[in-house]
Amino acid sequence: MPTSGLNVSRRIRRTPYTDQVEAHGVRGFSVVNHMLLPKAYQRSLQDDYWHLREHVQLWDVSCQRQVELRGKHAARLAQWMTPRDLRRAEVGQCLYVAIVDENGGMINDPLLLKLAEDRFWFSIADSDVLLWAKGLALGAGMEVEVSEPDVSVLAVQGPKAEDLMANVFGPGIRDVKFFRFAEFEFQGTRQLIARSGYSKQGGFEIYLNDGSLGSALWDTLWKAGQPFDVAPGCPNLIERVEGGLLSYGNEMTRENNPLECAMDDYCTLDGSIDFIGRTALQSLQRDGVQRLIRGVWIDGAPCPPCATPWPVVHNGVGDRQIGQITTAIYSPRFECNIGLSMIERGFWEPGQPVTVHSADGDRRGGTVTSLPFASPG
Ligand code: THG
Repeated sequence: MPTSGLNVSRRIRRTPYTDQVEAHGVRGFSVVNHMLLPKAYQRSLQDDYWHLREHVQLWDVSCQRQVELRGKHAARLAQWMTPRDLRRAEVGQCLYVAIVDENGGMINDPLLLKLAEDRFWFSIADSDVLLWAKGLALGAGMEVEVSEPDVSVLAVQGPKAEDLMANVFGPGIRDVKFFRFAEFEFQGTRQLIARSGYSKQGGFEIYLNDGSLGSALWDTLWKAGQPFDVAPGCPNLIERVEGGLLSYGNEMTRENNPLECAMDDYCTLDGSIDFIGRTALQSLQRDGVQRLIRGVWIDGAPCPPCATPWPVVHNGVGDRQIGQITTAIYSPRFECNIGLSMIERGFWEPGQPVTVHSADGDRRGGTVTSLPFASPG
């Protein structure tokens, strides 16, 4: 099966669901954490967007690999790796966290799942957190096992996700609260299921702990999903940008810190907890950050994809660059192009007019706005 020009080798890993994904007519992949991530199926991005908002989709997001910390010092290492206060985190809870380096630079923005007092999963975005964690544990002489378990996430997203999941896993699934998880039975095995996912349409993530069950899980959900108009899908660019969900490596890199990423609520900087990068983040907070993640309304006809960042320029004297669009897409709901950009201090107030130097020498007017995107009034 040709996978859209990409030469798949051992370094670019298939997932337990790739056979099904191909059988459903995937049209392209990205590579995240050295693993395939489906990017498109038969329908257009816009049709997939409307479908996601109305029905239910199965997403192969196995590339959200788990970095497991297990053992005597697991909790200590987890806290050392993130500015988010984990002291009151409960078993069964998911937490959106930043992982930062000694300068406060973003290394990743995973979900953290607390499985037990001495066992955690970082469910990671696209960077090699496993190596960072292993290096820290080794260097600090911690008694903790750092591994990437055989766990592959299948996301079930959309307003009909709960009904579909209840048909497969029983009514107990309805009691799982947002950002909580519990175990459910599947073909004689125990599987962890969370109410979470990389969309704002609601849904679940199944952390399948045995790759050999991948096809069975997909097929079971597919069959049960027929009355709900289930479709294969993937994180939808329009929906994600509208909702202000950030993508590591795109909206932010190690050059950015969590305060710029609007993750201040997830940083405890009062000195009550210790973690890598604390001093750096404390001084950044004291001085105030120099840029902040924002939305930008971009005028004109539907824009091309933003393959390389587009300069955002102040409409004043000269051509002062005050940001760069890192993701842009036409929103059919707002009937306007929308983009994400870090915007310099002094220019990030909603309503600020800007000029966007989009691809091919295009100059477009734009307006800064807060996230998530919302229609004026
Ligand atoms: N699920 C799991 N792992 C992941 C992602 C995921 N790893 C990579 C990537 N996504 C991490 N990034 C995000 C970004 C946003 C959210 C989840 C993961 C998210 N945000 C909610 C919001 O913005 O409404 C709520 C955040 C909160 O409660 O603070 O869900 O999707 N397993």
